[in-house]
Amino acid sequence: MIYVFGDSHLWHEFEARQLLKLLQQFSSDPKTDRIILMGDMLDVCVSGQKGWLTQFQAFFNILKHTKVPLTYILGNRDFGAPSLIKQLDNPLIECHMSHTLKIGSKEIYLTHGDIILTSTRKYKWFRAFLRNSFMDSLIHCFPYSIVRLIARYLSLHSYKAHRMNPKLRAYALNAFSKFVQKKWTEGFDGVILGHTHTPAYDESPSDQFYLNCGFWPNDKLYYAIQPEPWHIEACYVSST
Ligand SMILES: [Mn+2]
Repeated sequence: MIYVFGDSHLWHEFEARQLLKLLQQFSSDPKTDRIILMGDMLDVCVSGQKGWLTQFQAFFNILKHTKVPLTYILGNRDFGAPSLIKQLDNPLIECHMSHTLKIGSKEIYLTHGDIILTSTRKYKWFRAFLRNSFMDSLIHCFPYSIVRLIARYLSLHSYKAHRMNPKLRAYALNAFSKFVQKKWTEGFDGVILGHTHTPAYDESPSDQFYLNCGFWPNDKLYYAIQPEPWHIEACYVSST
């Protein structure tokens, strides 16, 4: 079984504990083929809030001891994650900005999704200067507090812009839907994205799929994919 999680933004304590419990369970279960994390898992931008360090450490502790392959797709809030993951020294974990994953006979395209959008000028700067693999490896030359400050400044701006402005939100969802169509046309059997905080499970007439886990603290949705025979299940975790 393959499990897909995304946008957990682990600052909501109760929901964070629920997610960590599932990750703990799946990462030590021999029946798990792979765990896919779609980015913005920890969210360095709000890491000043209560409880973040405990959740941060618990999350990395699970990754460190995972016994199953884990694909970490980097989100726009996952600054420095590649270097932190490298320090865990677990060869089962791989980190990517975008990635094509082959599952059985199917090719699945994975990316967090912020790279699809070019909505504000500030965000364009953010992408050009910070959100690239070169910067991700360089960022650990700076103290973590500085990284957090820069990330906060550039990333919260776009976050607010999208939350407050319904036009920008509609623009984003439309851009995502076009992107998915394009990837389907290119021949991918599946596309998995994050970032919009809007859950999605769509299928094309020729059985290609698009998955988005939405926003974990609200939706508490993950996907369980059974490769052969192919079956996708949307799993909702209860609030109690
Ligand atoms: Mn994001």
